[in-house]
Amino acid sequence: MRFKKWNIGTPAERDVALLRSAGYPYLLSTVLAARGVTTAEAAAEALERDRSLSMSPMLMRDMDKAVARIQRAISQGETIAVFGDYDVDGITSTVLLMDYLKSCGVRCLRHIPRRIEEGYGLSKEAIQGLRDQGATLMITVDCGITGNEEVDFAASIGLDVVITDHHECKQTLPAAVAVVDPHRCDGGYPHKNLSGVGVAFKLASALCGSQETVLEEYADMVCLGTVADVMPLQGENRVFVARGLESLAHTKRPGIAALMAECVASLEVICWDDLGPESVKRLTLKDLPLVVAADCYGQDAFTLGQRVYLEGQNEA
Ligand SMILES: [Mn+2]
Repeated sequence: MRFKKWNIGTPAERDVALLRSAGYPYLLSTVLAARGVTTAEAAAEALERDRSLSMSPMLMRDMDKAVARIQRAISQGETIAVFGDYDVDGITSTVLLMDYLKSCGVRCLRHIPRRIEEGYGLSKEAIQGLRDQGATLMITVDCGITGNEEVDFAASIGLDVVITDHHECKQTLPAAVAVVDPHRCDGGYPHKNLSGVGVAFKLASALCGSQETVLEEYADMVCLGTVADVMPLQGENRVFVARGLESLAHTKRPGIAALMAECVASLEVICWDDLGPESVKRLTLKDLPLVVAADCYGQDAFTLGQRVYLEGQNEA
């Protein structure tokens, strides 16, 4: 496990004292100093809160191709399959994209592999299953960037593939209709640290034409996936998490409300004014394990994830 061992920083007392004298509370000063933020100016910069996203999703390599193919599928009434992953990032990615596509009137299928039986990533068997159910376009979320063979297989049975992923790329990309990944070495995207759901968000935003509209609806999803995948809280991720914490505090999703009522002692702490390491720690340590547990206990991660995220909402 990559994050099994906790490394507790020991900031210099004088750095903490300096930040405290600049008006920051003790806990925040300690955390900032432990991360190498030791001046009032650096602290202000680190804590700066952008509320809106300025970077266009169309800056992502191949986003134009992805949008064109998906729009064709929408206008021609094709069945679209979303291929996801079983962890929190993968489930929130799948839920976000499916829910968005459904709101566009798309007939949508999904596949989330079972961790034990199928393992991570694309598989020919699952792809065949989606084709058999009528899909002619498959969009991967949080996976697929190394699935060259599976993408060729999909093409051979009449299934076009759009890949969205945030994992490192191999030298040869899959021969998909579009490959959207911030890590592409031919200029994927200026902000490399997006989560899988961050990339799925960018795709939905490109389709919608307004990042703000999609963020308003799904900031909680993007926040959960970003935090659960331990993405650095920099750049756009800060916006996702800030806006997500705000929306989680007043969530209209009954599943999330129930989960939070069970896990978080006081919801008031998770709000815009409290964005800081402490809020995120509460979410990470108390909230997310229950969502992850859907997979750990061998249940269908998506079914439980979807219940948690969307139950009671958008019911036709
Ligand atoms: Mn991920």
